[in-house]
Amino acid sequence: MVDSHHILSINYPDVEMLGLRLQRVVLHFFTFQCWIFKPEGRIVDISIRSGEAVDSISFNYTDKEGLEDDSEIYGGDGGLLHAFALSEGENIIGISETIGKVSNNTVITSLSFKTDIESYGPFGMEEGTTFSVPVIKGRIVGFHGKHGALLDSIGVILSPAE
Ligand code: MMA
Repeated sequence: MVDSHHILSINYPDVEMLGLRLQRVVLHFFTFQCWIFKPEGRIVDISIRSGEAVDSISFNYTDKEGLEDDSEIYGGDGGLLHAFALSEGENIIGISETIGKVSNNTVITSLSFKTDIESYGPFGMEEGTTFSVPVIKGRIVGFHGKHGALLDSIGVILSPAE
């Protein structure tokens, strides 16, 4: 990312600035991790650990050969495990969440999913500000976000309606 020749060629105040900036980048990496999940096949089921907030999310999915596998677990191991299965042809068409503070961190305090057949959740405690991603056309085929020991954020990957 930064080659040492470059560092040597800049003067001392700049080095100090660069050091501070690097420190901030490193701190960011330690406090949360970005995650992205988009299977080649379909999402078979979604597992969520939650208590006062959403601790983690993980997925069972099919790959392009149709074989099932488990995703990584995005988040920590607190809370209780909840899971729901999506039937074949069932599309996730929206999510909603509440965002609030848990021990001074802004995290997802609750999360719900809407498919073209059913609603699942809320998982966690509905406290704080409500956000939702209503999908008018198309479907949600993947997710991304940030996590530490809890789920900090979640976003969706959309596919146009077929
Ligand atoms: C509760 C408890 C924990 C969980 C957090 C966040 C405050 O504690 O269920 O196990 O990690 O909520 O969801």
